[in-house]
Amino acid sequence: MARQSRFRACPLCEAICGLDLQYEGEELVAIRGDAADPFSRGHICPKGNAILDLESDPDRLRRPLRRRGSDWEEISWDEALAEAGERLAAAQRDHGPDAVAAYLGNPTVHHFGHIAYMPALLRSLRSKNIFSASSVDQWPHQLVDWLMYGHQFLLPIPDVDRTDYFLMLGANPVASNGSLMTAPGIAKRLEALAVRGKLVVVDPRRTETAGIASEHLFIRPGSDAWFLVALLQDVLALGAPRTQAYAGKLSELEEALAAIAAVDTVKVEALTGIPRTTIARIAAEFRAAPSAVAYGRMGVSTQAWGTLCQWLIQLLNLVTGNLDREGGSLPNEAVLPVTGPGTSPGNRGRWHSRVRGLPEFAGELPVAVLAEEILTPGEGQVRALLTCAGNPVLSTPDGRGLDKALSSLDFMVSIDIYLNETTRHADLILPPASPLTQPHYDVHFNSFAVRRVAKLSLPLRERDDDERADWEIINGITAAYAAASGKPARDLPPPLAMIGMGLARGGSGITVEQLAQAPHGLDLGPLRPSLLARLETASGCIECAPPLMLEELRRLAMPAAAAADATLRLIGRRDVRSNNSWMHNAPRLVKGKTRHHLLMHPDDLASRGIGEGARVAVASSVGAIEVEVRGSDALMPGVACLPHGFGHDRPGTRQSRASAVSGPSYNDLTDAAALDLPSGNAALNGIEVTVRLA
Ligand SMILES: Nc1nc2c(c(=O)[nH]1)N[C@H]1C(S)=C(S)[C@@H](COP(=O)(O)OP(=O)(O)OC[C@H]3O[C@@H](n4cnc5c(=O)[nH]c(N)nc54)[C@H](O)[C@@H]3O)O[C@H]1N2
Ligand SMILES: Nc1nc2c(c(=O)[nH]1)N[C@H]1C(S)=C(S)[C@@H](COP(=O)(O)OP(=O)(O)OC[C@H]3O[C@@H](n4cnc5c(=O)[nH]c(N)nc54)[C@H](O)[C@@H]3O)O[C@H]1N2
Ligand code: SF4
Ligand SMILES: [Mo]
Repeated sequence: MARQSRFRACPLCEAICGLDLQYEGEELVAIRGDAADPFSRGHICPKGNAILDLESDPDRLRRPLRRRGSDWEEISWDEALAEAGERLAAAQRDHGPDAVAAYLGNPTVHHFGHIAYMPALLRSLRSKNIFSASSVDQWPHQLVDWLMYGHQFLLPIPDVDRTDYFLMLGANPVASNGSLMTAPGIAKRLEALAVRGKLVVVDPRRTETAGIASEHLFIRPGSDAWFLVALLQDVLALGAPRTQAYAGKLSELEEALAAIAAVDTVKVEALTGIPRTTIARIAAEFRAAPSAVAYGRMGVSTQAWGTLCQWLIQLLNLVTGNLDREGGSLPNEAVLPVTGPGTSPGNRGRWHSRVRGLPEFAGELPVAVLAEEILTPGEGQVRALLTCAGNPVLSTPDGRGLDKALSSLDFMVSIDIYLNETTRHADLILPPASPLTQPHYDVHFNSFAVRRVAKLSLPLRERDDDERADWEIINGITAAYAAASGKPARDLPPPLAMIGMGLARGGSGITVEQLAQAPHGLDLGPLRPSLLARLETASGCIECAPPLMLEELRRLAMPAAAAADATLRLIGRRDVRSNNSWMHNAPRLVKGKTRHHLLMHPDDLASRGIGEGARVAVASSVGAIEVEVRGSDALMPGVACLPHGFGHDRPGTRQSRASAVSGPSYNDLTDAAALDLPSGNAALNGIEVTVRLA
């Protein structure tokens, strides 16, 4: 039978590579990178290929499941949606609006039928207990963008293809394929940069990205704010800030710079492990480069000083004149805009979590409080939970605690394709049909891209009659909930109509029809300066010295934070074959050697009398796990490194391949109390642990 190519964007990670999916009849037989995609130019990673496994996975759910004791029964869609709506409404009727919580996981953002339809359902719930994976990920970025530029998604992106100097902290795009920087085939882009200019990677591990960098600096986990303060001091010592381009658009820059200058950084080498002379050299190089950009991601966001780090990074780009400038960092002008009229700019502190009193951000509370909101009795206690494409039992801090909390809920409904560590607690599981049967537009990732691009993915095949699209499921719950609660119902139109409305709002003139005729996507050119014209702050200026950030800087300089320590610190790692917690049921991704082991420096193993390959007990203030350890001088002494997303050995799941994958969950060790304070984002990296022979 002849092979036919069908094209769409990969739904698995931020790189949104164009895929060439090859069919024989209606059977998917092979997947290649789409060589005609002007943005991804044929790039594909092992996960892209593993879509073959996802499509044929016998464990993948296709019809609604209802719990019956410890077992499950398949029920009809009508029955399932009605029951979901009715039981959510009942929980609120009995216990008030906040008794229903919702958690949106990472793939929510990768499916238009989730991301565009969930907000209406959440708004109609009117609960304060809305959570998402953003608070174990990128809240520090969103908070800083909101504080400084007036919109949580007015996010400057590194102009990786044109910059001459890239200072990268706490990111490993060669394994992760990039984050808040959509750049398919990032390794090639970074290699080209290292030839053209310089790539400096700052990371406690000599990562795959450090391996192709011009220079790698080991840094003590959690000490980046010190490095950045010292770096800014050294940059400013070389001359006045280069802020001519921002004239009239800067508010309180002097105040910010004076606060930074006032921090005593004499101990910076002891705190970070990086000599001051090296910091001074990086400062001089950064300032002298024709164009330069600083960028920090997971490693500097999911740590105790996450928001402070992101603020300092913005200031570094600003004072060197690289903000909103080609070759520096500049926001994308997406054709389906996530900023401007009709979008939510952000907000903070309109309400607080009931138990710990943490402030709301952008309409959500930090997921680190979810377990205590379920377990603590009283008015406003969470009794029912809706999860959508999330696995918080493995992905959020103190996963064991949340695991226990979920089992105490009155009702839980999960929109998910697997019966896994989280959804095993549900009463109802509603599995959407394959993304290959649905239209899709990457609302967020086109707007975080390093070029101005746009791509519409159309269904590649029909869904089966007894399957439902994700947007149909969410519309269905919304309608059933409205009927049961007596609230007004609002049925959103199908995806192509919604995408058309979004495009019209952007005003680029590009239409759904035009995009439909460009299956490989449109390339609209490189990034252009637009930030200054788009500021959404009340003052119309860049707010350089938000009081929250000045307060953080003061806290950093206090003796407790400014003391060097010798404790062993745990950090994470990603592997090209991983996707947070959920792709371990794909044979292609788990075959071969295991990847869940702990890494430690050989000297740290020797001083503990631990041999290569030994089984060790890792303990934190919260929990303990056992795992095999390997020695590696790619790790800084005093640092241990473990991937997250494992821990599939729990009973009651239906993932035959994943449950056979060994490896403990990193988040059995993380502490729900460990936060980046301004945002409430979880501090997952840099946690204190002990390691001894098991
Ligand atoms: N220690 C530590 N913890 C971390 C991180 C870390 O670096 N270290 N990283 C954090 C980050 S960046 C993130 S984003 C979070 C992720 O946290 P989560 O989003 O909670 O976790 P995932 O593993 O991405 O879970 C995805 C879920 O979506 C389901 N799913 C997959 N495809 C679909 C689909 O098409 N439709 C639906 N409805 N469901 C689907 C999967 O079965 C799975 O249940 O984890 C965070 N946790
Ligand atoms: N293969 C694969 N790709 C993925 C994912 C996946 O699970 N697997 N997840 C996707 C998701 S949801 C996201 S958000 C992105 C994340 O993508 P990235 O932001 O690139 O995240 P990581 O690969 O975790 O890289 C974080 C780096 O921070 C370092 N680090 C840890 N602590 C510190 C510290 O205190 N200071 C500094 N300077 N560095 C530190 C770690 O050693 C690590 O190299 O990846 C996405 N892509
Ligand atoms: S890099 Fe990301 S988008 Fe590209 S094929 Fe891999 S998982 Fe898909
Ligand atoms: Mo993430």
